[in-house]
Amino acid sequence: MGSQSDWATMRHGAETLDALGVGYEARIISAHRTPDRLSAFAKGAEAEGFEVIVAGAGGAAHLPGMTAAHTTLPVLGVPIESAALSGMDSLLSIVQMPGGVPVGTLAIGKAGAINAALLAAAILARGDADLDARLKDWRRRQTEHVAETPSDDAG
Ligand code: RP5
Repeated sequence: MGSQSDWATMRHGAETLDALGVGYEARIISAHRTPDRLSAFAKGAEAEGFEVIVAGAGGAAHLPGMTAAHTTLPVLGVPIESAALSGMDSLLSIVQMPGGVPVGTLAIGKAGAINAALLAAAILARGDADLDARLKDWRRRQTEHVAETPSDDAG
């Protein structure tokens, strides 16, 4: 993620990976404030053993795109909900990549962080039958927790 301030959003993705038993590292890498850290990480990520990169950033959100510029690993972008423009700036910064350098862009905010984790797990599950079973189980339990009728007491 681009900043410590992004962790409040990205931690939901981390929690989802924890629930699925997917290993990860959470790092702060800013495209603008730590450009050398970004290029070193993105260029070396594949050799380090990473298989998917989830990049969350807000505002002028260049982290996912610049990461994708340096690697052919799948890069999933999470637009952080910004104070100034409610994350529309983040979304448009991340989603409008030029043809040839893909970033899989998720929803703004918490939903995007959770879905990036689920999508990363789905990618990894193509080569990991145990993870595929855990992912299917996660989705099954989610379905089971949807009530058929609304409750006045539910949040
Ligand atoms: C972006 O600027 C970060 O991804 C963050 O969403 C936003 C604001 O960062 P801080 O000023 O809170 O560090 O680079």
